Amino acid sequence: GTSPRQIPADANFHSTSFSEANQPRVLITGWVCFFFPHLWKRFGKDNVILSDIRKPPEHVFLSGPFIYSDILDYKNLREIVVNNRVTWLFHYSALLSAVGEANVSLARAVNITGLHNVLDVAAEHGLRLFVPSTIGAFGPTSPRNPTPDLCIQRPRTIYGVSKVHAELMGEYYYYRYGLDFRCLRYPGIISADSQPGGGTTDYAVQIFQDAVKNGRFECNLNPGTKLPMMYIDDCLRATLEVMEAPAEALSLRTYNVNAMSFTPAELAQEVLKHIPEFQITYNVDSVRQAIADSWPMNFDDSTARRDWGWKHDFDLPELVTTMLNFHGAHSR
Ligand code: AKB
Repeated sequence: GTSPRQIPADANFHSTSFSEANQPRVLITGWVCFFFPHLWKRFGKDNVILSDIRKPPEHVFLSGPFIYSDILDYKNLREIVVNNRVTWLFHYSALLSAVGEANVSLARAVNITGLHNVLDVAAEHGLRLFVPSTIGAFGPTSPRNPTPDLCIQRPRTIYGVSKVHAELMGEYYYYRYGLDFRCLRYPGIISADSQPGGGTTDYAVQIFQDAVKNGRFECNLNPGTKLPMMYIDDCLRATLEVMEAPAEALSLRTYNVNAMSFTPAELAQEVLKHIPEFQITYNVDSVRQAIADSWPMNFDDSTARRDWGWKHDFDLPELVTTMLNFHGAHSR
């Protein structure tokens, strides 16, 4: 059978689990192809290990380490952490909101059981642990405009439930075992590289590609559905900044982070400024619409701004220009 998990009862890992002179050795679970160049730059290629149960796509050129890891296999996870002397773990494996509703048992296994394994391995080996949470951790009874860090969280998706669970478990391990758990609630993340699909905010990723390629886009949310969003570069910077913040600066272990809020109609207006013939039509997906209607419209991230100086760079105009330029350049 598996060995008992040894979590030191009085471990105190926060403040400094490694000397400042030592570079962190970073493990990332879940294939996050837009993340690794930033991490390579920050930590050095040999100090960043990417892992997943799937092979990286053929077109992705990987010169740093990539290994098989199954977060549902605790011994496999522990072996990777020990063999590579990992000190920081970014845990990205998860099923997103819409795809989670289509496969509840898999979402429960990956998002909840997988998280338990990650928490245990992190506590056992004194890792600094980052777990992303989401606007999806709120629900219809949460204040939506704006949504503060601390308020009612009664989400009605398995994704949201699993993320509230992750926030609470991570914070419990922090108070109980001293695990250096850090968590950001991301808004919808917009990146030009394909992001893991199955989300409710995916329309705001797809629209740019379709606008450049076909001059039209069919949106699966209502024109007036307002959701918080962020460009990927801001998301990665926020993540590294909260991971590098001194423990004394953190008044919370789970922070809202935000950049902007917009509706599909407002996004389409902004795209029109660049592509005058652009057309948007609406064909609402009832599952995604119900999810979006229960999520924050405006996200209050003032505590992150106060505690560790969070500041976004990209607002709607910069986002649209950057995304259209990227797809324009790649379609030529
Ligand atoms: C989703 O739409 O499920 C994600 C998220 C906001 O967490 N992009």
